[in-house]
Amino acid sequence: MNRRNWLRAAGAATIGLWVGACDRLTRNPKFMGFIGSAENLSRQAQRAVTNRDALAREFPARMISPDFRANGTRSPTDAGYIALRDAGFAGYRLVIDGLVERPLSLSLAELRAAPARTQITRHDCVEGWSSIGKWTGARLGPLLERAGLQPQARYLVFHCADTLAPGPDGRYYESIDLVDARHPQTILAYDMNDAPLPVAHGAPVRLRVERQLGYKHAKYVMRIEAVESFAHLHGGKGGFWEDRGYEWYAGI
Ligand SMILES: Nc1nc2c(c(=O)[nH]1)N[C@H]1C(S)=C(S)[C@@H](COP(=O)(O)O)O[C@H]1N2
Ligand SMILES: [Mo]
Repeated sequence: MNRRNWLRAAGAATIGLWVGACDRLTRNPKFMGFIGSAENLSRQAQRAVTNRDALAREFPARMISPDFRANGTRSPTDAGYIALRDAGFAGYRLVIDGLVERPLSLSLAELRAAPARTQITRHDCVEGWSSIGKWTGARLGPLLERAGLQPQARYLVFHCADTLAPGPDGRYYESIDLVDARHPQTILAYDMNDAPLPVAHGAPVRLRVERQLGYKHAKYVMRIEAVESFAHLHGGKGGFWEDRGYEWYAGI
């Protein structure tokens, strides 16, 4: 078994058994604390034995999926987004703020002028499907250098334009740590398969964070906030799906 499969098997053995057997326990806060610490443990274990700077596999052009699936929000109905979209995203600004020395507000032209990378990678959704696509975007690392992270900054929160669930916390959002933020394949993609990113896939800008599962790849990114903790945001778990039970660390 390779290391990743071993980790997966070990994780399944510790968490899977318990969850399967004791459904009622999930309503017990003490038990959920235990599961939370198990998740932390497996994250630390993965960190210890896998090189998080390693590149995700890249594919030849002939393997690009002819029909890359779209998932979650495919066309935001939020008024602010519709106004931007109908103006061809001319008024779009990507804001980078929070715990930074020099907050940025970048137009699409400015983003396209920033150090970029193109990569053909496989997107894996927890729902059990994968698609291969070609992405071009601004590398996040150099943008963070430009903004200058303050020493307390530990995570980046991606605030999106779309509302996926009714209610005050229905806005999509995600977060990643600084290891993923500075990874060379982590980009703010504005092109997909050599054309401007379609609305269904997150126009005008979406995150590609290739060592993570699909739900971490925030679409319709409006603002990137550097934070010390995401406990005060929405449900406090660092992401729309995390607030609904998914693991925060979705490394692959
Ligand atoms: N803003 C936003 N980002 C999102 C989602 C969403 O609903 N809204 N869905 C996530 C999920 S679960 C997946 S699998 C991918 C899907 O990206 P795609 O539509 O380009 O396939 O986007 C992720 N990012
Ligand atoms: Mo997904």
